[in-house]
Amino acid sequence: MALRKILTEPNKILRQKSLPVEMVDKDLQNLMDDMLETMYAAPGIGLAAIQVGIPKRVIVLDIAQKEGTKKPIFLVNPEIIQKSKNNSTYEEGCLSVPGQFAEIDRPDRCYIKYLDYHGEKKEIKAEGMLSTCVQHEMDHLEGILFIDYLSKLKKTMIIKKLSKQKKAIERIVV
Ligand code: GNR
Ligand code: NI
Repeated sequence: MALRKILTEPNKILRQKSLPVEMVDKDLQNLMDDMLETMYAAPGIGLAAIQVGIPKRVIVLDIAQKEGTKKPIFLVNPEIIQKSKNNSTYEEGCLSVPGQFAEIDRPDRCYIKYLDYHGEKKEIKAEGMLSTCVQHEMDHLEGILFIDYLSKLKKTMIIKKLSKQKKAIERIVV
């Protein structure tokens, strides 16, 4: 297992649409293991493959509250089969948009079908925080980030800030 580098805005790769996985094999499991390790190290509660530069429809999640009770979920080729009309609001952050947070409205319940770590067909009902998180991750598969739901002004300000931070880091490295 290895840690992978998480891409941050602004980066065109994050805007790519990810492609369906054809087979859940050893290589894909290796990617999922790396993603989980990278997510825990960050730390974060979800990670999409595109955030580590791989445009495949793969997501890892763990919204377990307590430390030491890891409950990882692996979603390959996830599809929303139903979502509730009711929304809930959570303060969202994103490892690809570091240090920025905003309240986002999303359906508070959804049903997802997907392939698991072993390539088996599964379904889950996601509610509350899990529903928000699954939808946040599935947005990544379409090249969508939570800042896309904000006003144009807010979004522009955030991207400018991150762009400046990136340039500052580049200067230190050089
Ligand atoms: O770690 C994360 N926390 C989080 C909080 C609220 C809503 C969504 C998330 S996902 C985020 C990790 C991430 O960027 N996944 O793509
Ligand atoms: Ni994210």
